Amino acid sequence: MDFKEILNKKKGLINQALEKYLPERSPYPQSLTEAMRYSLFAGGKRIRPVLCMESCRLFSSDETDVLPCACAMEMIHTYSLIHDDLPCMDDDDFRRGNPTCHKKYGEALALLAGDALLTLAFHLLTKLQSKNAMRVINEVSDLVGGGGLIGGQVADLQGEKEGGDREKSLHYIHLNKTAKLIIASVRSGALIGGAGRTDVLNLTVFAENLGYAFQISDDILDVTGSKEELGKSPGKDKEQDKLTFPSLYGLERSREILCQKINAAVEILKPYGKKAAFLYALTKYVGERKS
Ligand code: GRG
Repeated sequence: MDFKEILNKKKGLINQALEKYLPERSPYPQSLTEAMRYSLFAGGKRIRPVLCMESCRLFSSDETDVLPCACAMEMIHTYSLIHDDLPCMDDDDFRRGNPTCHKKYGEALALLAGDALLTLAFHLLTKLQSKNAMRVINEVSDLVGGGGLIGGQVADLQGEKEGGDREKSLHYIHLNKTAKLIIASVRSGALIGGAGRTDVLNLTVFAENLGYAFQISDDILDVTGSKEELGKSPGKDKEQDKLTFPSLYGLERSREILCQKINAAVEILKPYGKKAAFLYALTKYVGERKS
């Protein structure tokens, strides 16, 4: 099987589990379920849940806890995209080639669908059986809270208007807005798998490099990609005068930094050998992705 086939198989598993945790008929108001499912099943690449599962698989083959945790990561990711697309934030009409959640369901329901996905994610995490369950919940809440994902989003919104040390701001934004959820996915998977201290630390450095790489490639694609490839309008960063790698360093230097981050990430995987073969391929894919 090649990389894409294995990725699709893993995505299939995740989609099945997401169906179980958020079925068409849920106890929520029907309109809320619909809006949540609209974004959750809109064709995302499922990178974060796959990273969570694969990080666990380095240490254990037991999937009892990692699948719900992987789904929680995708729910947090989807909530952040729904909120980011709102008119009060990035104001986007399209995501993954379809109208954004608020364009389809209105702003109030989109906001609440995001809230409910975030809440459901933590509900899933409370069901973890792992001895590291409380640690996972503690870490994930830190990594996606005010000192992580949300803090990064705030800096991103303010970065458009404020001066200051642009390089420092750019690194703060990318680390928090993008890398921290990737770090959360990798660390929680590793902790559920029973990884020891050194492995958790190594994989954190792996995830940080991958997270940066992911955002740098996103910044580059916003300059070079087409609407068809991206499923959203390119050129928005420039339009909104966003602080990005290409805006600060230019395209060529950004591509070099992307390459350095990918190389640093795969280097960390080498000692894990065959068990990390898929993570290795996934990391390379992030460096070359077109969407
Ligand atoms: C609203 C708290 C809050 C945070 C928003 C998600 C986000 C932070 C901003 C969206 C824009 C952006 C560039 C985010 C960085 C992460 C990123 C590149 C998201 C897109 O992830 P993919 O490509 O998306 O994995 P799919 O559609 O494949 O799931």
